[in-house]
Amino acid sequence: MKNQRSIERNGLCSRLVTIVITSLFLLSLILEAHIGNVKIGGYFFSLEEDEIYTVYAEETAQLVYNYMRDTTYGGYFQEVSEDWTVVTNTRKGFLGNTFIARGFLQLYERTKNVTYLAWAENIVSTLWKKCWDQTGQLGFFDGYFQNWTRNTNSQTLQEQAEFVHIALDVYNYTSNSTYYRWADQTMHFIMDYYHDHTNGAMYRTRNGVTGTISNTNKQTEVSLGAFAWAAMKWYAYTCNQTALTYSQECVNWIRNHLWNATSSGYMTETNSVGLVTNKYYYPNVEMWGLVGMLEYYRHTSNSTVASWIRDGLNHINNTMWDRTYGGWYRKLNPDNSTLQDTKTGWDNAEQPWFWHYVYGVTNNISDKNTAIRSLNWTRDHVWDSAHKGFWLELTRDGTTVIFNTKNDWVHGGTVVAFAYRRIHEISINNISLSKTIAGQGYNVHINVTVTNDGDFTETFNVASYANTTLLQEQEIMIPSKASLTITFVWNTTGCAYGNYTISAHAYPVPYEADTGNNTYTGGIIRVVTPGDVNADRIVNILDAGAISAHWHPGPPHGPLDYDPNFDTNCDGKINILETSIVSAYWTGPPKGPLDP
Ligand SMILES: [Ca+2]
Ligand SMILES: [Ca+2]
Ligand SMILES: [Ca+2]
Repeated sequence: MKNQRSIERNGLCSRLVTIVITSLFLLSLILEAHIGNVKIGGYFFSLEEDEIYTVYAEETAQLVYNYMRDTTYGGYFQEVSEDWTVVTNTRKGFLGNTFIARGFLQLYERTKNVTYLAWAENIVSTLWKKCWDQTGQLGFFDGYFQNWTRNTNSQTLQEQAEFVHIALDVYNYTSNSTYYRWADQTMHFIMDYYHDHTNGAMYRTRNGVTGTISNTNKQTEVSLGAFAWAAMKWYAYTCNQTALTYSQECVNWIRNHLWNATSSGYMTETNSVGLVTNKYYYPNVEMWGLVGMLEYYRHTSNSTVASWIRDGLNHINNTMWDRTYGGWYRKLNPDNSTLQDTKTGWDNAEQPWFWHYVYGVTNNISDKNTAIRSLNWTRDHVWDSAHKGFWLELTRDGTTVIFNTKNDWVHGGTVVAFAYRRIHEISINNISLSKTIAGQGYNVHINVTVTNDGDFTETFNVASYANTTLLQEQEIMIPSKASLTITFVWNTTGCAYGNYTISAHAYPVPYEADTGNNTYTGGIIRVVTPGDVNADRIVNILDAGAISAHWHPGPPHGPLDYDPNFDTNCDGKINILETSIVSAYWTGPPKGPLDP
């Protein structure tokens, strides 16, 4: 039910994209199959690796819940000690709380453990109650002191946008419309108050007291990417044209003003008219511009934007990754020379998530390869194996810890990174039969319900069987998180009388781990002499009587009403045609002319 509803909701805007993404996907299938054949298996998660990462994510989530949660005022503290036992900063970071919620939501998506969903719901409710300005004029304040006393200094667009994400995700999983309403209100607030009506695109920061724009700059991460990401996600629910237009402005802004053609990367920030005010490169900033572009591309299939995205991906992958020691640099000069070479928890926690997200849109194997490379480096160097969780900052080679406290958004990001893996998973959930007694030579409809619980649109074959005999195969395509019921028409001409067990099988898709649910056995069909509607192997007065009892639609209407088993010729009626079949096959004496 829920799957069906979300398809309807997303369907309007996503249909075109599905077609394009499906074609990309088919290409990648060919590529994956080829690579699989030559056994370059190291590029893909094995099942064991998946399980290890889920364990890491669950461990981290539990630690965050146990030691960072503020049981007095709600939400999560900004920072705790290396061993998690001492709260070292009791402030409340709005963004950190949204990141933790995203981590819990991601973990729920992977495990379906409703505990994580409840934890995320709690954060969303707390942020709404403690930080949203109930007049609707000022948006979300950043939390500040432990008791959520408001920081009225500045309110970034990124904070507002992050809330839209987590509220929409919680709504998607719970169907509780309150969360949708909150996301909706926030998005309208953003569009009303952060848009630059003169030059286009979105401003960075508003003043929490006066409500005026306090920083008119436009930043890749804070205003442009974060907005387009949230706005396009909301657009998928609403088809709101303003969200689409403003997102496009942001995407164009990133390309037109922040692209550095000399060093081939997206710089960080411009002023309101597009003059670059921060020319440095940061992996966790540049990636957010691309996240916005990717979400825009996902819903528009704009091929120009696709090429802009690839330019930025190449920059992050070729230049921001440390080819000597691995890991992501913190900051580069505009000529790509290294400015800060230490490795931080947040850059390194966000990149694996980012690259998996990229791969989910592009289906490009090299993007998945980058995700796994960065996830492995993070696990091997930033992961605190003694106390669990991530360190805040390390030396370039990843061997020495510089800052060892545990911080809210790094750990939200850690959970996201470790829980985030995209899977292929199809299954058959049901078979329903149009009838269980079929006169030989007549049709039976076999309805098979197939579900795609994975993260990709899948195209595959489904086969139907009577006992071990293959009846038919059909090729179908199902979007991610959707179900489809397909019908096989079995013509029983030439089938021996007797019982047939009906089953269906969905051929596994590449990299599908759970294939045990791809086969479903769904009932028995008895093939009988036509007219033997009660299946007692004799065609006689009892069959004729049963037919009249089910006479449909009449008049006169049979007292036992329509039953497909008595509608031998499958025309939706039980009438004189059935009785003439009974006469033709009458067992006798006297035998009917067609009695076998
Ligand atoms: Ca399966
Ligand atoms: Ca009979
Ligand atoms: Ca009929």
